[in-house]
Formats: sequence, C-alpha cells, structure tokens
Amino acid sequence: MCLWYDETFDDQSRLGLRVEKTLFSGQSDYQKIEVIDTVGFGRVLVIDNVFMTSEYDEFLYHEMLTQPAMTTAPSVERVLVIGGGDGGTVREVLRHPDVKQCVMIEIDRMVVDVCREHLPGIGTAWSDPRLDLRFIDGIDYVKTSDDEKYDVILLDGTDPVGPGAMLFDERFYEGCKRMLAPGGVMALQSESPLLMLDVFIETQHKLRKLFEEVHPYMGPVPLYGTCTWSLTWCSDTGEPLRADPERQAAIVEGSKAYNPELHRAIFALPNYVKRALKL
Ligand code: SPD
Repeated sequence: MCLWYDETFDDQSRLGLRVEKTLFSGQSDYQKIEVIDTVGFGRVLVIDNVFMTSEYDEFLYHEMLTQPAMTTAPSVERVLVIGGGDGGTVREVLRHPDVKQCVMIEIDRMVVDVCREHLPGIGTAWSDPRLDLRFIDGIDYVKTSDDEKYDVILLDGTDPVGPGAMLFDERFYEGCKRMLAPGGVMALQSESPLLMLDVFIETQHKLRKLFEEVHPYMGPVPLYGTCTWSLTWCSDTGEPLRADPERQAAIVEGSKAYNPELHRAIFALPNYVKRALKL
C-alpha cells in the first residue's frame, strides 16, 4: 500500500507527496519537524505539516529569494538572513565572492541540526568561514542589536502561523529597516497571491509604509500548493531591475534558474496581482 503525506489548504484542497520513508520526526521547543523521502520531490522538510523545501525544487525558491537582492544592492559585504534553517538561502548568499560576513539568525537549532544531517545537498555552505550562525530570536535581534548595519537582509520564514507569524509583523519590518544600511536591499518571501491574497496584500501595505521602493515578484515553486509564489524586493533607493552585470556573471554559471533575463521577467506581474495592489 502507498503512503502519502498531504499538506491541506483551508480544508479545501491538498497537495500529496508519495512517501518512501520518514527519515526524521520530532518536536522542538517551537514546532514539529519532519524530513520525508518522497518519490517525486526527493527529501522534503516539513514543519508543522507544511512543506518547506524539497531537494527537487528548492533552487527555484532559494535562488529567487536571494539573487535579485544580491545583484542589485549597492554593496553585499554584510548580509543578514533571518530564518532559512535548511541552509539554502545562506548557500546562495555565499556564492558571491564580495560577501565578507553573512549572519544567519535562526530561532530553532533543531531545524538546522536536522537539515544538516538529512538535507546536506541543500545546505552546502555551513562550513564557510564567512557564515556567522546564531540561534537567537530574530525579532529581538532586529529590535535591539547595535551590530553594524547590513547591506542586504533576507527573510526566509515559514507561513504566518506558529513562530513564523511574527516575521510578518510591522514592528518586525521596522526592526529590519533599522538594521539596513542606507540604500540597502531587503527581500522576503511574501506568500502566494492565489492562496493567501489577504496576507500578500497586507504585507505589501506594511512594507510600503516603511520603504520608498517595494516591488513584489513571482516565481513557480511546485512544492507550495498553487505553485505560484511571491517574494518582495524593498529599498529606499535603487531599482530592482538595475542589477550589477559583474555580480550576475559571477553566479549565472552555477545557478539552476537565475539569469539576467529571468531577473527581468519575474518582476512582471499578472493583472490580478496588479489590480489587487491598485498598481
Ligand atoms: N508554504 C511554505 C512557505 C515556506 C517559505 N519558506 C521556506 C523555507 C525554505 N528555506
């Protein structure tokens, strides 16, 4: 008999993955963490019954979250990643030779430990000496830290439920802005406009109160239900399409998805999103 793992959406629809084996199942202080080996998506990280990332399609999400910001910020010497316990986002950051320090803040040490053991193909940069991994609360950090400011901030959180909900809070975004160097760029995952239109819109409004330039963009992530996922690029200056060609050239060869043409294309929004945002 086949074993399936389903993620359900508002009790209306579900995405099911056929499971070969459960590799890990445990409860941390914050959430339920599982890694399953599936037939179609390879190994998959599941948190609180929500699919987080898979060996099969993680590059689509991690490259798209990271590279538009990393190629458009005036400098990328200091980068802050909040969340992203599987290591895919810091891997993408550390592909850039100009990065001097990447601070990653993850509240849940168990996520990192489990991913290091069971998803080593995603987090391939854990030993990079430029990585400064801290297991602390990202919300406290951005509100209270007196560390030097960051050129790029990337928010790689879960859906806005459980501990990840605070990563969608306006005061958290204010803290992030406080930690961003003048002209710096922040990018974040901002949910699916098809599945969570209200969260997507509210997030855009919160960000628009803080940043001069707020530009959502979209890409496919088959693991995330509707496949359509949004990310958002924010800054006070600069333009999301004005990328540094040298920085792009340095990473295109090793990217599975990202290239300069795709960078331009993903910022083109469908009409239903433009209308919802009154653009
Ligand atoms: N619906 C799931 C959204 C998850 C977004 N973050 C995933 C983390 C991958 N590093």
